Amino acid sequence: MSWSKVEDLARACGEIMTGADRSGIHTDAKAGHANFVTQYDVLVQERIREGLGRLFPEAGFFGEEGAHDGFPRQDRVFIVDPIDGTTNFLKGLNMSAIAISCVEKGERVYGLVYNPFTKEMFTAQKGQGAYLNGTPIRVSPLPLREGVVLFGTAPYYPELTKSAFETAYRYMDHCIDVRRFGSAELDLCYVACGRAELYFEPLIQPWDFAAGSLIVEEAGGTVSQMDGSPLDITQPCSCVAYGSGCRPF
Ligand code: LIP
Repeated sequence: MSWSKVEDLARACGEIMTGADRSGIHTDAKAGHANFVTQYDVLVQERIREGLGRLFPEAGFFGEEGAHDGFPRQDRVFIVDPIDGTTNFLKGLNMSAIAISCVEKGERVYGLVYNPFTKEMFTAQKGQGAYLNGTPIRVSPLPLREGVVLFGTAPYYPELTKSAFETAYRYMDHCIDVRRFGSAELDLCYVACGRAELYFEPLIQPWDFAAGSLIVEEAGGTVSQMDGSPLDITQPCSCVAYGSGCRPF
C-alpha cells in the first residue's frame, strides 16, 4: 500500500492552516469549557474526508468534528483529527497537527501526524517502522530521571484537572522537567522521536491518539491506557506512552 497520496493530502490541508487569516478565525463552542472548533477545523476535515473518499471509497470515516452514531462498521476506517491542538491554532502557538489513522478490522495499520507550521510529517505503517520526514525515528533509551515528561488534560474535563496536575507534580520529582503542549498527537510523536521520554493524559478521544500511538510503537516505544490496559480506538480512554528506558508510575 502506498500512503504517499495520503501524505500529499495532509500537506495540501496543512496549507489551509498556515494560510489562515488569523483576524478572521471564528469559533463555535462545543460541550464544556474551552472546547473550540473553528471554520478551519471543519474545512480541513471536509477536504480530508473528500480526499480519502476518492482514494478509499469503501472505507469508513470517524472524524472529530460533526455528529457520530458510533464507530463505523466498515473493515477499513479512517480516524481523523483535522486540527489537533485547536486552542494552539487559535492562539497562533503553531503546535497543531493534522492526524490521520487507518484502522483495518480494529488494528491500527497506518498513522500520520503532520505539523504544517514546522513541516514535520511523522508517519508509521504497522511493522514498517516510524519516520519523521522520511528519516527513521526511535524512542529515547534514557531513564525517567534524565527525561522530560509531557502531559495533557483537556479544560473541558474539569473533574480531571486536579489529579492530572498532581500526577505531573509527582513526575516532577523524578524527571528533568514536565511540559503541557496541548496536542496529544504531537506529544506522542515527540516521545516517538526521543524529544521526550514519557507522555500521559487521563482522557482523550480516539482521534487524539490513534495515529501517534502507532508511531510510538513502531519507534520502539510502549503505549497503553494509564492502568496498563490496551488502548481502545473506538472510544475515549486514558493514554500513557514511554520510551525503552523508563516506566510510568
Ligand atoms: C487536544 C488534545 C490535547 C488536550 C487538549 C485538546 P483538540 O485536542 O490533543 O491532548 O490536552 O486539551 O483536547 O481538542 O485540540 O483536538
